[in-house]
Amino acid sequence: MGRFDWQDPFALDAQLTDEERMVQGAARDYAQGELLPRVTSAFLEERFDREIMAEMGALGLLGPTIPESYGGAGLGYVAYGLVAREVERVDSGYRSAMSVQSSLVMHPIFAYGTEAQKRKYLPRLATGEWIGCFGLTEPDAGSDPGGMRTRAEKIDGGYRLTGTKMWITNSPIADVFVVWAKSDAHGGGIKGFVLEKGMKGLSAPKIEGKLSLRASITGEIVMDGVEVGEDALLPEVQGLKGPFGCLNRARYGIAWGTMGAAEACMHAARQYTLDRAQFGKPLAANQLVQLKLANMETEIALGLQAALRAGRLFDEGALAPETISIIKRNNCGKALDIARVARDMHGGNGISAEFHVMRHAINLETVNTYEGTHDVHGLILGRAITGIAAF
Ligand code: TGC
Ligand code: FAD
Repeated sequence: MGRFDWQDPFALDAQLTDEERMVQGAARDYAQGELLPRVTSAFLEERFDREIMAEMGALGLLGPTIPESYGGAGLGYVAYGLVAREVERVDSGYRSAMSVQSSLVMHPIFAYGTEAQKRKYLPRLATGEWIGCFGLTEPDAGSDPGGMRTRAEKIDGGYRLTGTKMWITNSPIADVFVVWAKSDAHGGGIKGFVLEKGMKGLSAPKIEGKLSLRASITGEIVMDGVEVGEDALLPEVQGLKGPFGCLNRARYGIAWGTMGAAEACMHAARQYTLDRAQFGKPLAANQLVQLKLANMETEIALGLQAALRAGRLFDEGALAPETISIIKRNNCGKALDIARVARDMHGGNGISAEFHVMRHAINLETVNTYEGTHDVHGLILGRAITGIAAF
């Protein structure tokens, strides 16, 4: 029989390639060495340090699955997931900035863009010199992005874009804006456009006062008749499958990332309850406490193993979007539950920023909502199971 390792009960590490282990190690060293020391002040001050993107770029963490010829690292999706796990072990906001850049900005330019767009944008997004954002959600179109109001009107030599995007990660500091609009010239179909900071009529006001994901910057994208040339259009896709093709990748990464946050909370709760004594014995000597840890251990082990299986299917080109809905929904929901219980197990200290668990719990409220809410992914699965769309 094998020996039980509570930190890796299904020997996940042994299922990785040498290259994947190396990438994971580099991401962990960076996250623990460079991100963890600054996250508490960033969260409390509601601050995103822009240089983080350049640091991630230097390590090859931005667009890791993009081919090297465009500045990416040419890695597979398991490696991408492992990076998300390590970064979100520190903070969901840092993983957010990274997944938007990689999956929601670099991917659409790579998959739907022209050769000129790829050459212009991808290398500078890969180094973090340029920061990107992705505008799909609008004030009146969140779970139902097909209800978007943003319009691209045909003008001589290009398009005029008008509309507002809401809740957009990175937008106030973005250089590159991938936005989705209904285009008159394409029968009202949804098309992607790449806008650049400084264009006339384009602004990205910051959303202040977030109580969650405070180390990530979020804003609007306001397009007040922004005029762009034909070269701003992403020509190779039309319809919601364009943005959804990007969301598949980000949702998959989130399934890994949330397990990193859950692991951080569980490990903290384990250590805290071993160290703290009440009623003459360590908290960890109580059955109730051990049961909570056992539940966390189980959900994390299963969630990680499911994410790894999904990553292998992704790399084989055989991962269905509905399978991504299973792991995005399950892992976000379970991570949120684990973070809340870990917060409780820390008692009063649990509400202090110093102990990290409440920050994770508050962040995971957002992660459970964005990229398709917990319930919307349930409805995607319900449709797949019954054949009836119940949205
Ligand atoms: P529906 O009729 O289902 O589909 C329309 C077209 O899209 C295709 N499609 C997909 N293609 C690829 N991958 C997927 N996952 C796809 N899902 C759908 C579909 O085949 C169809 O293609 P075609 O050729 O027939 O036109 O569309 P619907 O309007 O009924 O959609 C319903 C629903 C619920 C599935 C969808 O609207 C949904 O997923 N809503 C959630 C919205 C969402 O996830 N928004 C995310 C915004 S971005 C964000 O949150 C970033 S946060 C990042 C961070 O900071 O980390
Ligand atoms: P709604 O769609 O209004 O949903 C409200 C509630 O109703 C939810 O509980 C939902 O599950 C439920 N609901 C909706 N429809 C149904 C139904 N048919 N049946 C039952 N229940 C239903 N978007 C981007 O485009 N780019 C980004 O970079 C981005 N970053 C974000 C960063 C943050 C911090 C946040 C909070 C959001 C971000 N989003 C981004 C937006 C995010 O994707 C949306 O908030 C999310 O898709 C939900 O949309 P909504 O907020 O409009 O909620």
